[in-house]
Amino acid sequence: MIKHWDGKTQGSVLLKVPRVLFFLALFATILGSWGCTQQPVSSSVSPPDSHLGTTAKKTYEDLIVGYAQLGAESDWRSANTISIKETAEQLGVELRFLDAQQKQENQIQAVRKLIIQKVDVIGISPIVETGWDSVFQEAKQAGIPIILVDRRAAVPEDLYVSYLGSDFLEEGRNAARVLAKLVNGKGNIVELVGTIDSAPANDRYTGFREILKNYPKMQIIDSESGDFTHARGKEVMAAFLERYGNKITAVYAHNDDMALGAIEAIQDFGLKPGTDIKIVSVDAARGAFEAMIAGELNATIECNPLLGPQFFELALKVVNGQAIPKWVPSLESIFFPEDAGKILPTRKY
Ligand code: GYE
Repeated sequence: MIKHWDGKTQGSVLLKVPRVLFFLALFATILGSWGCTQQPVSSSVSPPDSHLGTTAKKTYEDLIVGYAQLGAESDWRSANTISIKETAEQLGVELRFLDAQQKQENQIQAVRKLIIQKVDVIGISPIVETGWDSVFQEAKQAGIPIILVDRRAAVPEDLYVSYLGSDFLEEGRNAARVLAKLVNGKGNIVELVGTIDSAPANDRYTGFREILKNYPKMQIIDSESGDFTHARGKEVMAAFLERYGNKITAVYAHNDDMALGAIEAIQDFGLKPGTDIKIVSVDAARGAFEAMIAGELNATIECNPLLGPQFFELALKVVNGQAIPKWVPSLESIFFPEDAGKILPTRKY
């Protein structure tokens, strides 16, 4: 089978594109409304078709796509997995889906398995940012393009064809902006960090602090990983409450699952979440809307997991030798309790 992907050639073309695409995407993000979370890849780039007339174009039914999912740590991840599987089925793509159960070794092995199986494209949500160079190099040598989905990896740009996912830095900034309003620019914050060394935890941590610099009376009094899970979020929050009691003004949780765990811990401690302690989180999953309706969560910053359609569109373009952007951002919004009742029935995750 002829592989149309050539990391080198494509890398050099793509390097010139991102700045323009970034601003286009930024513009689209500003214009985007909450309901408009799927950005068609085709709207952000007009790729040249170098193979027209020489090779028959592949269709979705011709594709064999491998997917190395990181695990099932949160509601966000479950929605993401469903989106990948359902879209493959709808499009008629043959999907080889492997679940690494939260372990990087398993995810590396999954990629190796998919290389041996000679799939056309590999999609992966890298559990952490580092440690991917050699296995991605192996994929490149085998002529199999890698698309990073949801989470970035800290590797040279020639080792993957595109990153499809959110602007985690901006999510962190937005969380800080929203929290600053909620506490009138002053108070003691505790932070529930996501999985250590993961792209969303790193960026949500950094983006939040960038904005907090403008609010000298807001201080992060403690920050610890709850590994993006409900159970760990609850445990870590219970420990924070033991340590600081009602000195805590607000919680910043890197995802909704940990925020929901924190809500339970605050209730167990005898305080009112959302009132005595303000809470802002990231994802905008259904559970967050329910908590906002109950008055227990003060805001959630959207992070869109429904990446299946954009992922397979990118995969097909890569296989057909078309240029694709190095970063395809998902469109996202911010939600507050006053709109939660109206919006909950429309949420797909
Ligand atoms: O926010 C969290 C999940 O990588 C963006 O991972 C994703 C994050 C999401 O566990 O809930």
